[in-house]
Amino acid sequence: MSANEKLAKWVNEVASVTQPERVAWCDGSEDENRRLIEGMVKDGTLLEMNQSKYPGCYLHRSHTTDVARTEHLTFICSKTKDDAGPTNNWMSTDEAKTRVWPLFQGAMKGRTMFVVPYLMGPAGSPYSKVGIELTDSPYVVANMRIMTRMGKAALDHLGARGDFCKGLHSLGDLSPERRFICHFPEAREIWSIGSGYGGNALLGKKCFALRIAGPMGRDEGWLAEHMLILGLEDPQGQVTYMCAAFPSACGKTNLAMLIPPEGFKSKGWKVWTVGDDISWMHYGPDGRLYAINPEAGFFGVAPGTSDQTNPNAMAAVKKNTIFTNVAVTEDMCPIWEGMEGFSLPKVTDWTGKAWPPPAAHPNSRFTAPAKQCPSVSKEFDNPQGVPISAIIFGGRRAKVAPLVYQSMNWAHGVFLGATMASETTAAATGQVGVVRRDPMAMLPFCGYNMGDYWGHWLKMGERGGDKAPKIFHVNWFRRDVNNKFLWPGFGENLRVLKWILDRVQGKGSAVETPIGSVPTGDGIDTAGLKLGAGVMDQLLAIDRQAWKEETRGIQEFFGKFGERLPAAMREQLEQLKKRLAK
Ligand code: SAT
Ligand code: MN
Repeated sequence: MSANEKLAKWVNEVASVTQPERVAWCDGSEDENRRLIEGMVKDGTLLEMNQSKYPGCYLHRSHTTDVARTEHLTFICSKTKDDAGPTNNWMSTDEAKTRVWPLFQGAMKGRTMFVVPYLMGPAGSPYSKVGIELTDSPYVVANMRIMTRMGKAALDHLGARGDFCKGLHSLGDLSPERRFICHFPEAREIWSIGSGYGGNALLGKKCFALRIAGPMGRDEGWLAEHMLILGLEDPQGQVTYMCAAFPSACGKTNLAMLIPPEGFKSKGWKVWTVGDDISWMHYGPDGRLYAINPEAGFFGVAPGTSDQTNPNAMAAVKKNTIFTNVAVTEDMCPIWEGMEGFSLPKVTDWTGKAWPPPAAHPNSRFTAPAKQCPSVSKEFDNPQGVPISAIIFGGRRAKVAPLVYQSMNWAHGVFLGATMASETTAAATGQVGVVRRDPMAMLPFCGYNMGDYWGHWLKMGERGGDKAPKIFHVNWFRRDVNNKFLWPGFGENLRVLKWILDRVQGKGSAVETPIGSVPTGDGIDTAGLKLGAGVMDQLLAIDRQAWKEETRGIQEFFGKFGERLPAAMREQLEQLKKRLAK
């Protein structure tokens, strides 16, 4: 129980509608977690992994129709449709009340309703926020315990009078027909029913930390972004912090945990991980922009993660980790496509059967405590966060976008973010590999009109002036005429981060092009890297014709926003067109 009256009242109200058999207040303790896990192992919700090789690790197999975020069932229930904007599904609050609320009626009968207080952000941080999730899924509770500071830390922060984001979640009958994820930005409230998976159900993540926190940031003067946070340490031991936005399943976790290539590592280059998915950014007392990671764990994509691609993640998932929809070996160790030893003949797939590929679901995940990651930053719990020097936008583009370029100024940087595009991935239900505009990697996560969101970004830059971070764009995924990736990616991406650092420090060589500053041929340190002849030129090439087509796509996209498109964005597009025509 809590001394917070508003909380007690809301819990009672919800319980009288959902009618659970019992209500359990979660304190986040070891003891409570052990009891929950024992119960889930008993009823088959969790399977025990090999406890000598993976102590404290469990496997969950989700319903086969519930394996990713369902964006078409995700709604912003703002006062007006225009407040949600053209990129969101909108539902009126009245419709939500008549269409969605009745699904909660008696939904928790025979189940336990868990009251999960959670803190987004470090304890004692002026930037941290409290959420309360009411859920009938013990799997969700166990995940929230890893992903957030759950229980006592949150109630302490809340106090008797503090405010919180209300999140109501029920598995319902898990049917996609009766699945809705509704957000009420004005009331700072979330209703989610019919899914137990990831961002649909762990309400602290995309629902609160992005879709609700976004409008809060707009009102209060800060940014809630779909970004990793990393610290780049140079050989002198100086650490520079950067945030980077990429769409789901485009390598944020890998970049946040990057291990530099040999020649760099031995000189003392190092990457420290502050966050892999979400960044909340506020101006600090010294006028610089500071970022905190509101989360406490990683909900990372398993397939493709290996000792080769991300040794830090592999180390982080060795204990106390919940695996969801991965495959298992005969001795109950997790395994997936791309992981060492994968070709083992006897693998059980993510549905529990012999494996017709894929063995692991393409969106299978690990939920691991951030503190278990060998590269976790010493500043992870710093209540002030870390000062950000560079913001990086990135997409998955076979063509058009070069490996890296720098914006001319903040407004142009906002334009780069606003016009980002990327090929879709398995992180959301739907077609994979089609190019869609994904501004700031926030397309599925911006809880208000995206035109207003860009306006807020512009204002944030004005406020920062000279101290605002520099803005860049990267693309690790450019392909050659034979459709092969041109850039090796992973650890080698450090070379690009180093150029970005150089630029931030007023060094690093670049040429001015119509789209921004692109590294000169020797701008990026390629020592020890075996790139084919001409590959760097291809990676940095700007195809004017392709860019002219790009501006037509941007124009069409911007057209959707009508009056809500900031004039500065229209102006940026006109200037780009002029530069390309010259
Ligand atoms: O499923 S989540 O939204 O938590 C992860 C993602 O899509 O990035
Ligand atoms: Mn994400």
